[in-house]
Amino acid sequence: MVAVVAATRWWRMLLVLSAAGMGASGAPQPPNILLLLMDDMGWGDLGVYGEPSRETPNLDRMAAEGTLFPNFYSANPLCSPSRAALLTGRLPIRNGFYTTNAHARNAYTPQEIVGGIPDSEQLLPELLKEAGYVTKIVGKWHLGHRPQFHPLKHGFDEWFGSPNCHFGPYDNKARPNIPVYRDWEMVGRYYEEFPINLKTGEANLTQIYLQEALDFIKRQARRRPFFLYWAVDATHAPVYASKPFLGTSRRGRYGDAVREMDDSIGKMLQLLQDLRIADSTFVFFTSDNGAALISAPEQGGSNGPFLCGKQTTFEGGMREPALAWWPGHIAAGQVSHQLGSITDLFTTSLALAGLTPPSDRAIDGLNLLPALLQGRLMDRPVFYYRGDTLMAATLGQHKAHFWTWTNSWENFRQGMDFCPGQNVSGVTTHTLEDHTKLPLIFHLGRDPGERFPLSFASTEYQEALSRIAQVVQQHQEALVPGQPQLNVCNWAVMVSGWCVGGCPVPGCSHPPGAPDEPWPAQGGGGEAGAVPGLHPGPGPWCLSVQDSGCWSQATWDQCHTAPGLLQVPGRLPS
Ligand SMILES: [Ca+2]
Repeated sequence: MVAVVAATRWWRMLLVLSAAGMGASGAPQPPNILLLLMDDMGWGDLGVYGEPSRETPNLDRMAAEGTLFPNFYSANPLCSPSRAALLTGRLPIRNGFYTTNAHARNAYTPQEIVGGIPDSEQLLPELLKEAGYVTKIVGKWHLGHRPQFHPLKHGFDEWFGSPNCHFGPYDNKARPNIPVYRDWEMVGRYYEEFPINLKTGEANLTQIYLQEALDFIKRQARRRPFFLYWAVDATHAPVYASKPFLGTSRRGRYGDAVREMDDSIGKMLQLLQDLRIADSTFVFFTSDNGAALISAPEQGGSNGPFLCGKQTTFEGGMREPALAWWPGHIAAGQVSHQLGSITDLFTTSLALAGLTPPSDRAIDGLNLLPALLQGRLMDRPVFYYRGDTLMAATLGQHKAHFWTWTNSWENFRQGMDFCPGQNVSGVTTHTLEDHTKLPLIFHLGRDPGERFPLSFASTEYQEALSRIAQVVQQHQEALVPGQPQLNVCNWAVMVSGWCVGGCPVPGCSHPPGAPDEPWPAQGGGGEAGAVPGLHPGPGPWCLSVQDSGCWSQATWDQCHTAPGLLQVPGRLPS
């Protein structure tokens, strides 16, 4: 399905109003689009959102010069599904970035999984290219690492970054370190050519990612419109910062990382102004999920007044800082109470490019331009999923929880706490509690911390339930779930015997902290037949084979002579 170029009335009006919308040939040009996606940064981490240390002057200025969205949400409390939602405009349950093999299980793309973004999904950069955009991703992709999932096969012209999180370091013989790519070429690995010092927290990666962005912007400034997706990960544990920022925050190492982000974004916005393309560049800042309180306080951020953090479907897990900036178009110093979603960045970007979203599939994202340019408020629900389970929904100021769960008692007792210091009786439960017949409902305006459920007998409860139930019913009746890509712990979709992370693989010794979910049934998604034998392009580009149950190392020859593999340069693991 090819997106149809459709210049809407407001867009024509914008072009008339804006000389900056004219290209060198005099033809109208849509604006550049710069999406700044933080990793595990919380709602409460910015000065403008109330962080007491006030260490984000550039982001605070961006807010003062643009629009702040206090009610903006990710589509999942974890990295991969949230990013898939941003780039497809669709909830993870639709685009395949979810699991079916355990109730309400969160999942992402560790280097051992073979799932990824399906070819059938249409990604934002693919569509923007139809309108003449040059597209680049800098940083973390996280939509699968097998060759068919490479970002350059999904609409990006350029990539500098990594398919996965910067976890590690790993033992090269048993498990390779995560690779770093420039376009098709592996240029090194985290902890090797791209060092991260876990002891000091020093890494130069944000500076490298900043330079990539600045170079791209300079290169593209006078050419076609560009789409730059800056998906950096210094605020994801293990957090890191470069030497000039280490030790400079009042908030510890996490704060150092935030300060470096803030400084980098300040440099990017300044460059746009120096190049006189600020008024022809739409910039949006947000984060992929809530702060990881399990890593706090030294390695995790703040979710402000909200309950719990990453991994949960409480507000702290999914409500995000969000800022829009487009001088000359978006009025300065505005606050929009529009309920926003990371999926809206897909639809809004298409609208900026004069494109309409694909019509052959359900799109969850809204076009936020009426909210940004005309101050309009659009009624829309926010859905909170874990895996294939709809945990909660918000409509207006009311949020209904159909299920509550943080994590299992077993994990909790082992020290894995997604809600440190925030036990709310009957709400932050360690058993999966079914409230589908009588949801817990909170008024997020009066009670942003989800501490005081409305009385079931109250008129407010009955009215809110009636409205939300109707929207949820419509959503569920029309829902066509995608093929699940992230069935972590399913032998059919995992590379080799995945001991890390606690899947109960017979014959593997797994670490403390193994989850207590039952071993899932076989099948149910992914690509059957992927194991056993040489895996066609696993992990960081063909460096492992299914062997005797745990990770083992393919030889370089095996790797490169297997048919259909992506040939990548790079040195052999020692
Ligand atoms: Ca994240």
